[in-house]
Amino acid sequence: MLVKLCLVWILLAVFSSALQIRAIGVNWGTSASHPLPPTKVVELLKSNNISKVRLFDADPLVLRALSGSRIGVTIGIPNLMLKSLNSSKKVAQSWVHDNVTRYFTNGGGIQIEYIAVGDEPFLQSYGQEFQPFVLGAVTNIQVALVEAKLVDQVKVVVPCNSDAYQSESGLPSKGHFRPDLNQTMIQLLTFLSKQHSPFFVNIQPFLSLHQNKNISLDFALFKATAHPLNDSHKTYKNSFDTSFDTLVAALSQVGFPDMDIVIGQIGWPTDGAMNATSAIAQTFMESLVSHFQSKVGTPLRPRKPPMETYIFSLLDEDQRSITNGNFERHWGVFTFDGQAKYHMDLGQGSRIPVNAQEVEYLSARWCVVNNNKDMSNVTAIAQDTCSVADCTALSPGGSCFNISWPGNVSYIFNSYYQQHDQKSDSCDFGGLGLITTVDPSVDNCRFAVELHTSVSASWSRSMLVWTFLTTLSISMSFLGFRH
Ligand SMILES: *[C@@H]1O[C@H](CO)[C@@H](O)[C@H](O)[C@H]1NC(C)=O
Ligand SMILES: *[C@@H]1O[C@H](CO)[C@@H](O)[C@H](O)[C@H]1NC(C)=O
Ligand SMILES: *[C@@H]1O[C@H](CO)[C@@H](O)[C@H](O)[C@H]1NC(C)=O
Ligand SMILES: *[C@@H]1O[C@H](CO)[C@@H](O)[C@H](O)[C@H]1NC(C)=O
Ligand SMILES: *[C@@H]1O[C@H](CO)[C@@H](O)[C@H](O)[C@H]1NC(C)=O
Ligand SMILES: *[C@@H]1O[C@H](CO)[C@@H](O)[C@H](O)[C@H]1NC(C)=O
Ligand SMILES: *[C@@H]1O[C@H](CO)[C@@H](O)[C@H](O)[C@H]1NC(C)=O
Ligand SMILES: *[C@@H]1O[C@H](CO)[C@@H](O)[C@H](O)[C@H]1NC(C)=O
Ligand SMILES: *[C@@H]1O[C@H](CO)[C@@H](O)[C@H](O)[C@H]1NC(C)=O
Ligand SMILES: CC(=O)N[C@H]1CO[C@H](CO)[C@@H](O)[C@@H]1O
Repeated sequence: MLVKLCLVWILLAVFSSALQIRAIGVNWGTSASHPLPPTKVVELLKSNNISKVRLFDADPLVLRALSGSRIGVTIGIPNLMLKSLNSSKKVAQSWVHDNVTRYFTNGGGIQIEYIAVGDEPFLQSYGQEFQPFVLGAVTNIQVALVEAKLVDQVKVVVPCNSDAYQSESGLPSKGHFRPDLNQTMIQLLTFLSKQHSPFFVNIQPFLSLHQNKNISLDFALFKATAHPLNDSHKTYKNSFDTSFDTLVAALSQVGFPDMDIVIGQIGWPTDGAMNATSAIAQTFMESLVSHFQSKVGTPLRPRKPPMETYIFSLLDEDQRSITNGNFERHWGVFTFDGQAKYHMDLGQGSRIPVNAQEVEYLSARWCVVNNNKDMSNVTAIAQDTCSVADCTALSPGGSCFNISWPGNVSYIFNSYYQQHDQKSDSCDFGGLGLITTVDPSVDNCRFAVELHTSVSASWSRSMLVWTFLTTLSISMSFLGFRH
């Protein structure tokens, strides 16, 4: 009897802890000039017990690194492929064959759970660019999965931005889909519910705050002191619940009140804007995770929190588009090189996550402005360079906003130099650049040294001699400085 009870208890414990941990995944994007090698990223995921990952394409190197890892994978299909996937079953078949079936057969051992067709294809700012192709693409991919006998393992989903639904009064109970999307949504939801697939939605309270959507920082951060929003008999205490229930109401209005919901992206950036800091990000993430773990759900879905949540994002990406704002390159829970930015609860209580191990960097060299030269044109040169270099940390609220001139120019020169694998001619700037081995970082403003990637590796081998010569010349120019 005692043994039986123990067994039940152990099973329950294993089951519930598995549930708790399994519910949290991460988005792994690779829009970086020097991405952390996929094998290092997979080690990072494993050492932090992250058991689900969402990818934005089907990079064979990434998928190979994930094989045998038992990490649940969502593979994304870029928006630009939707048109051809809509018009041709053959294209869909070969996409599935190349990017899914292959990894199930011959011991590939990748646990592919979802195919995300498009990345926010209904985004309002895209207009009709992708919307007309989504349903056709979804259908053709589904048919290809049936033919490949993979429908039991892999579900097709369409990640939507929260701008797909709205409520004029701001009250969740009045939520509805955007009128221009209503019919498409009904068709999509009909498809999803037939396949028992969930609705993927990206909810970003930071964006609502940044776009001045009438919410306070406290409301976004789940603070008990936030002014609540009353919706008849229901009280909303945070921005997440408000947005989530607006979606629930929109789903109900078109006849899908019980649709499962997965949060495809949620997070908080740490640089490049006001209120984008590690401290605030930590508060947000801790509150979010404890909100899910408390299992209270939302006023419209009590005790039924989203079935899965994918944090946005795993790593910072210095090539992400900044049309929405300079914070876009700083969503990572980890910096570009896999170092944790703040404490977080990934199912084992709040603690500092485990960093990426044995990360290989380029040499400890930086490019700075040589202030012994005529600097009358330097600001114009620096501003031009920002169209290529990553200057996002210099914006108001950013980690390098208040470093003094010409430190900001050096920051820009260095970013360009690192992005170009520390090639000597990328620290020229009309003779104004100077290579140094002294780290110019100040306070929170980090002058990064980029990662050693296979591309930069072959280059640096061929430049060994050059390195020796410049080291010599750097030392000499430093001697010159002192005099
Ligand atoms: C991962 O899970 C294992 C087993 O549950 C645990 O021992 C370990 O501390 C966890 N690691 C982290 C970083 O949470
Ligand atoms: C989608 O594909 C179908 C089948 O090929 C085609 O009839 C339809 O015109 C396509 N839709 C658009 C918007 O091009
Ligand atoms: C598989 O996915 C990759 C990356 O997204 C893409 O470039 C490639 O075209 C896909 N293969 C096929 C046959 O569509
Ligand atoms: C917007 O803010 C005003 C007060 O500043 C408040 O009365 C109103 O209810 C808010 N609207 C929403 C949708 O939260
Ligand atoms: C969407 O369509 C449903 C069903 O046809 C209808 O009841 C609802 O009013 C429509 N909503 C909008 C916002 O157009
Ligand atoms: C919302 O309701 C609570 C009690 O349920 C009340 O204390 C609060 O003043 C109400 N807020 C507004 C803005 O009406
Ligand atoms: C600054 O720019 C102007 C116009 O392009 C140019 O004539 C001048 O020589 C530049 N000065 C220096 C020091 O490079
Ligand atoms: C500005 O610089 C001071 C030190 O001079 C530092 O304490 C402060 O955190 C900086 N502010 C920002 C936003 O980086
Ligand atoms: C650098 O900072 C100074 C003020 O300290 C500012 O005038 C200048 O525009 C900044 N330059 C760039 C390229 O951001
Ligand atoms: C806590 C915090 O940093 N709040 C700031 C958020 O950003 C606004 C400006 O957008 C500042 O006024 C707040 O102080």
